Amino acid sequence: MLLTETADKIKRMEIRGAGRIARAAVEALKTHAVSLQVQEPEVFRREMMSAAEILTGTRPTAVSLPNAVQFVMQGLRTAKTVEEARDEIVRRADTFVHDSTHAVERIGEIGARHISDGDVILTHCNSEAALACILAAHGKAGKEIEVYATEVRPQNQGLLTIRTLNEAGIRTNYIVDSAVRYFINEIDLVIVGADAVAVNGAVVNKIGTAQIALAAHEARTNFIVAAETYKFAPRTIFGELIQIEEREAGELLPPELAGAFPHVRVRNPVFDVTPANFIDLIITERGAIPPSLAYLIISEHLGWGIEEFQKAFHIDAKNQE
Ligand code: RI2
Repeated sequence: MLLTETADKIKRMEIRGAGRIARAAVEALKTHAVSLQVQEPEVFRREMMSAAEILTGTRPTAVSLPNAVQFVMQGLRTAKTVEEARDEIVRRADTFVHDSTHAVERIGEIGARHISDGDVILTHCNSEAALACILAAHGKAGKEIEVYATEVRPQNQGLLTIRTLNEAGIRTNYIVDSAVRYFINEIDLVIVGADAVAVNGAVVNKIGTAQIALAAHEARTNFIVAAETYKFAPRTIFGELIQIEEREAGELLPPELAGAFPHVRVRNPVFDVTPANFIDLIITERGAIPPSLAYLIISEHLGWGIEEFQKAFHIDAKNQE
């Protein structure tokens, strides 16, 4: 797929889901690198940088997107010729797609162990990582489970979720987002995905997640997040906040009502922040961690330790002595 086509589909949410957009972006980088007809390494680098910028600019919240793009673009660091750079971009893009697919499977295996026979699970939005846990518990582990899936206004991603659950033959209840507290006492476990995990263990996910976490907290219901390590946000170490995407009013009001209420401003944030103290566990492909260990994932598995911090802030370690 062409770069602009992929960027456009991600923006319009035709391609959506934090993991899927990351994979689509690296595939687009790969295609772009292969199709670039340039001789000069510097020109190749510039072209790739602008492609990376276009892709990362499509949606601001899911950190999987810049993390994946950065992983692939690191291939330009050591390459001396266009050929070397191209090969490295292709190799890294393939590695990311392979590893991220494997990560989701691994999360499913680990997550399934946290689901007991007879559990009633609530999930919100459409997360392949969260669904991997539910599907593995039902399929491979053969546990008898029941699911409550929310509708997910305004884009109705819940429809995708109930389609998958139905195909798997899992008993499912489809509810409006606002019915969560009404049903919370029937739920044993909440499992959601993540678009970003901050260094303090707070999780950014589909709007409504924080309300669900609050209801679960009040009802003493376990709340688990399924998130690959590339959903952790390195720059939150430096105090950078995760930007919450706010989408257009047209997603809430039909076109015939556009401009009909001059005193009304439509607000449409599509993500919210669930504080770490509402989260029991984050399941990554490296294992399940308490949210308080988010720094460990960022430093050990994403390579963002003190050295990166110094580089980012131009701190010369010797000058500090
Ligand atoms: P996976 C989605 O965002 C949802 O918020 C979902 O929970 C999250 O990405 C993670 O999804 P959107 O693209 O990567 O629907 O687990 O706005 O599939």
